[in-house]
Amino acid sequence: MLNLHQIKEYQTNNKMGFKKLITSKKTLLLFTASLLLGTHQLMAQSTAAVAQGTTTAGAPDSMATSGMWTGVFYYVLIFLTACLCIAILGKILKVYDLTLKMQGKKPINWNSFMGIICLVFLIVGLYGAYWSITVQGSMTLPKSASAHGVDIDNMFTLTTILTLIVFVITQALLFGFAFYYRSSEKRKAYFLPHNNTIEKIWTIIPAIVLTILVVFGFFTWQSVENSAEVKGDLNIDVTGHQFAWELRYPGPDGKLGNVNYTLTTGLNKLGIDFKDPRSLDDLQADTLVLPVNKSIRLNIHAQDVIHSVYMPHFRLQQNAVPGLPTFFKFIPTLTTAQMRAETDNPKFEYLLYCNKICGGIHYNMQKVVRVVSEAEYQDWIAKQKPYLTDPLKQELKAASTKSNSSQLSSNKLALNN
Ligand SMILES: [Cu+2]
Repeated sequence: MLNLHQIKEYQTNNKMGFKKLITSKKTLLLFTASLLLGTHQLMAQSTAAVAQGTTTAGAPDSMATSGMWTGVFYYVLIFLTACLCIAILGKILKVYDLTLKMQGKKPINWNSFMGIICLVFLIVGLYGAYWSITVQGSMTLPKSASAHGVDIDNMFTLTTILTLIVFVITQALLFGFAFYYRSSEKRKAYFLPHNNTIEKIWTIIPAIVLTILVVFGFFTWQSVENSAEVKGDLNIDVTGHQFAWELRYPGPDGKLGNVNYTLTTGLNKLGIDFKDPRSLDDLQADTLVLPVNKSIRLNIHAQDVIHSVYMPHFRLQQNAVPGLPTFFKFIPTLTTAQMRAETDNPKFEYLLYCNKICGGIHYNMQKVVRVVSEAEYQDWIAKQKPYLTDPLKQELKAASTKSNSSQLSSNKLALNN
């Protein structure tokens, strides 16, 4: 039996506890973190939905934005309500326990209670994982639109299956053991300070599995990097700058001319070296149009900070580093029209994103990628404008005259007029 003094002391402690919870820095921190996480998650979801052009197709932007903000508050509120419910439930149980003690009855067995909670947590958690895989799993990318993407997808599937098996086994053991071996007066805990056999098992098995995955990944990446044939590549320059992508296609000669960043001006924004005759017919384009089943080589450049060429439907990502040109070779296998039929979405577009947070307007670095038949590609490329525009010709001419007069050199530009 508890005496009056003990009850009073308990009540005071409880009041103090609640006050502490409200003023606690940790609670405040948790609240802020959940708010930030919620905002971040929803903004990411909204961007993805808009980029996919699927879920919000036809819906005005303002509607999507207002939906997003209702969403943040909605989820924060749900989280706070859940916390409050759990806190109230805990208090009710405490009071119930106290009443039992006062009445001289057997109090709540908290060890069994916590053990059962572990079991409930295991079942609810595993169901949550199952729900996440079945419902959200279908929201992942559609089938790969590039030849090498199939290997990447296979690797991803294998890793997912292996981690899923490990996840289910470890979670079942963790919470199952916590329930089964919950504290009881009937048995004494076995003290196990160290066991070499167990240490060996849980070190060697994961080491073998991880080695297999890493080696598999290494060979897949090597085959991706060496997959496309060297001959017959369609070379396209992709240059990132804050905050857009510039595209350069080769003209009728099929070759791209040299680039020198010191030649960059307002008109010659890529710093194309027009002394190189291969540059003269180079074309500029707004959309990244690719002929299907052709080996493409993207030459990747950056002019200011690190950007990243990211084309998820093709399982393609490569950083764009200033001063360090990189490239990525791949073969697109599905045309935009085929993918529209595949995804059952007549508005579907492949996209090229920047996958580095490169500054304030980073989200602007998005370009439509269109995969078309060879005939459609030839038709499209014939309509593209050359980089060497009339104003640029004049600028280069003026610069050439200036350098000629000052240096008296025959450093003429390879220009026709
Ligand atoms: Cu960027």
